[in-house]
Amino acid sequence: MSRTKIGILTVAGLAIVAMVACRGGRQAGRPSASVESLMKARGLNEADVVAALKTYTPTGKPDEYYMFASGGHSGQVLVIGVPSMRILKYIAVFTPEPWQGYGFDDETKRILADGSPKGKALTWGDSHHPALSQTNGDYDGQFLFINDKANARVAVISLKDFNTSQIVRSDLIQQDHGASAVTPNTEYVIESSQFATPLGNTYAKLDNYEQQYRGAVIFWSFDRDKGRINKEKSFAVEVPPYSQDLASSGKLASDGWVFINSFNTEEATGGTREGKPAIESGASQSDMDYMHVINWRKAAEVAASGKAKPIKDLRVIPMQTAIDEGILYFIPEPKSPHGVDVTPDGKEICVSGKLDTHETIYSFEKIKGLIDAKTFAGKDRYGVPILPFQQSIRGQVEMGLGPLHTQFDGKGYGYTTLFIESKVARWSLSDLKVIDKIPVHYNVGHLSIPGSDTEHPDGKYLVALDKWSIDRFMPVGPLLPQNLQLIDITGEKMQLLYDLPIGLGEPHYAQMIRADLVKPWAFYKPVGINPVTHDKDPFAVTSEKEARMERRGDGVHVYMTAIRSHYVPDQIVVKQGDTVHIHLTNLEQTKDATHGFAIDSYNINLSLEPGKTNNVTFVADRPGVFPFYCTEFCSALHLEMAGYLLVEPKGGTESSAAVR
Ligand code: CUK
Ligand code: CUA
Repeated sequence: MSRTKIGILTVAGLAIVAMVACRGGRQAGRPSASVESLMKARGLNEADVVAALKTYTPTGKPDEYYMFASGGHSGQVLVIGVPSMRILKYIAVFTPEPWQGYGFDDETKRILADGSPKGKALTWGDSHHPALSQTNGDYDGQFLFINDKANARVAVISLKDFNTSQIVRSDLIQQDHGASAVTPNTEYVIESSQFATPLGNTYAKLDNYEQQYRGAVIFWSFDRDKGRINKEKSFAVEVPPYSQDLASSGKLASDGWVFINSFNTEEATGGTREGKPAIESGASQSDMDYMHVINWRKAAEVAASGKAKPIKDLRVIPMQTAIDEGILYFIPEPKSPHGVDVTPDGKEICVSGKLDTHETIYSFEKIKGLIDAKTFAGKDRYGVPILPFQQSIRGQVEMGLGPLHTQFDGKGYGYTTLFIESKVARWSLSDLKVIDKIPVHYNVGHLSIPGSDTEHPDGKYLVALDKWSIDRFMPVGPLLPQNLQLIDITGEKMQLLYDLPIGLGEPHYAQMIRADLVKPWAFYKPVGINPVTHDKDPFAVTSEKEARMERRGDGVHVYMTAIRSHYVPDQIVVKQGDTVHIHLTNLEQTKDATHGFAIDSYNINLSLEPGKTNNVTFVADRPGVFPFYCTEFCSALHLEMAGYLLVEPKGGTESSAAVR
């Protein structure tokens, strides 16, 4: 769009805003003839132009919020500016990503390997739920966590550089869903399994499901100073083989507790060929499943006291111990529930029943009273005490069809997605009544409001994460984009502002944070920073004079620098079979002066942001001549930023590993 057109549109918009503001006196703010003709030509109505004005963000102007959206099967996290809905970055997390050199250098290869099951390199992940770190129940802008549902991994992303710095995985569970959620001071990152398996993944027949299959809720201990999860300090709580679903941390009134909904308390495992019901119907027989109410502070004490038993690589509090110690309780929840969300004051827990038309609002005060008085309605088949349903709830909201997830705006309203209706409902927390519904397009799963899971939500925008987009965009074949829809929630009626097609799936949840709370580095400073430790890399060289090659016991070490527009050294000569360690430092201290480093046909591509040191190790197993070059258009002479790797065939006589 040309500058003049933007100008006209802006004028039009302002005029229309004025016009909308004083509906009675229309003549006051008529758009000019040229604006009217532009609107006509583009087929826009007033509402369209108002929506455009609320999202349009001129070049050079930053957004108000960062949105961190899961990238689903891509195993990545999308960073999106709100309200412009401009995509800023895909953070590589569970999947190799060439542009960022993720999974190509030694550091990020190690991160991916740490999160892989033994002997298996994973090349995809199913990222579901991002969780921003919190201090005193509010976002602190330091870290982001996200889970990989498919492979039971949890990742730590540093918001200093928007890079993944750690991935953890326990052999205890095979798959997760109730992750990630953090406790109010990010003491723990919570991950619970969805599909029950024998803990530690030993073999057991499905006939022995009730005896040998179990779920687990892992509490990953987070060391904020180190920016790392500490596996030794982490522990898990054994739970029945129900499908534990999402998790939500208590806060304020409910601080110290965590709430996890579940489904398939029927313990369906399929077996249609033997005449048993498919999991979908088998798991939908009962009218109630169980919300898990877990006292995590007590669990941490019990784990520290030595009552947890190691299974494979984690300490696990056995279910019976959790019952005896008052760690685990159940409350019935209707029917095949999905979302569980704690209100900002921590007093209530809202649960949606996928097959129920209600949202059930539990009162933590009542729950606590029942637990303290040991008023139980019974026990489940594993002996877990069940609190009486009616006495635990404050009430129910008649919501509509297929309620899934809820967010809060901090102004007294809850917002719940209705999957089957393809709508978002706004309802009042005080009288539990729906007061507005807005259609979304279509099949909405999660929704996101800035700070919804904190003590202070910032209810200005809502983003609906829609699974289907059917007729919203130009056709691109049978696999359609997902659709992220921005909704203004400041007015009496919710207003749809913008559609952002996401060409990779499937974004589940997103979290939004006010932009000024995140303070990322502009570049790595001083020169020679390791992107994972954020300390000086032991192999960094900080000037071209220090650049060199050395033959050592473990192979050839190349200490290399990059600066516009050359590498030093630019000729690397090794012998076939040599292990080559390249330690490459970008000497730049200028914003955006990123260099790349690719070696042809050796499957290597690094991203060297200014000041960063990257290490890459490979075996020069094929003789020949291999040009290397910079993959970022860094300067006018970028194409000249190149060099040669010469791999001399076995038995050759060239003097190798000399600095050229
Ligand atoms: S789940 Cu995707 S729509 Cu993994 Cu949070 Cu509900
Ligand atoms: Cu450095 Cu192109």
